[in-house]
Amino acid sequence: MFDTSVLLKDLKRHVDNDISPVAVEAARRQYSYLGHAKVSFLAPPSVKEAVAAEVQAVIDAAGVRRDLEIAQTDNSPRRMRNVGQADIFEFSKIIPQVYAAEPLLQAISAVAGESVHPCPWEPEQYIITCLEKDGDTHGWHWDDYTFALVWVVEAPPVSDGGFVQCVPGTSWNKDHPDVNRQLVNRPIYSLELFPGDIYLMKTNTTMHRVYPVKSGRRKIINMSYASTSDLSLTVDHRTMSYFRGVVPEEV
Ligand SMILES: O=C(O)CCC(=O)C(=O)O
Ligand SMILES: [Fe+2]
Repeated sequence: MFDTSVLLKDLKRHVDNDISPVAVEAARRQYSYLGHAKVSFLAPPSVKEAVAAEVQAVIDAAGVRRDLEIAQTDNSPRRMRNVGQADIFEFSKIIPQVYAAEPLLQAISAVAGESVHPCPWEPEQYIITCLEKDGDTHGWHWDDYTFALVWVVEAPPVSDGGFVQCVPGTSWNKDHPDVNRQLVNRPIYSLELFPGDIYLMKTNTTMHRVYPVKSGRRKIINMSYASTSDLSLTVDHRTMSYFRGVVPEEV
């Protein structure tokens, strides 16, 4: 069992004392040029272990199988087991607290180069995804809010897929998403990830996907954050709603 207040103190101590300004600066530059950066240094091992343990427990307790194609992202597939925000909130103690922890927000903001805020629409705040069957994938898409902080809990070797690919400098026209046009117009970057890694992505202007897994399992929690300008936008939540298990009436 984890003691939440001890973990939150660990997180604050880590952000205040242990993060190297050189590492932050390198990540900030990469993020600003390429729309993504590994930021595994953002959290101490104690917090990563606690988050990973909760991800494992929550997926076992509440994971729901999805096998969909999403029209608003050019019918790209979602083949996975996932758990939406409401169930994560119900089954976990640490994740909601880590998500909203002020030191974490400050550390993400330093890499992003602008203020980062919890998503004002709760169902979008965090989601757990497990790829576990041959061909499971989170297909090409953009996210509704500007930032995603993804914590990797399990990942297969690259030879079995499950790595992230992204195309920075693209934007989502929900009526004409034209995924293939973005793929031929711009370079694709691929990102190898290991358990314990964390990456930050500018997901509203970086089209991204998880390469289909051949075998093995991949588990992550994606924490979504809003920019200051997101806070004053009216965001159309329909795409994610269906697949996050929120009924349309709640949108
Ligand atoms: O699984 C990943 O690394 C990315 C997840 C993602 O893109 C999302 O949840 O919107
Ligand atoms: Fe995404």
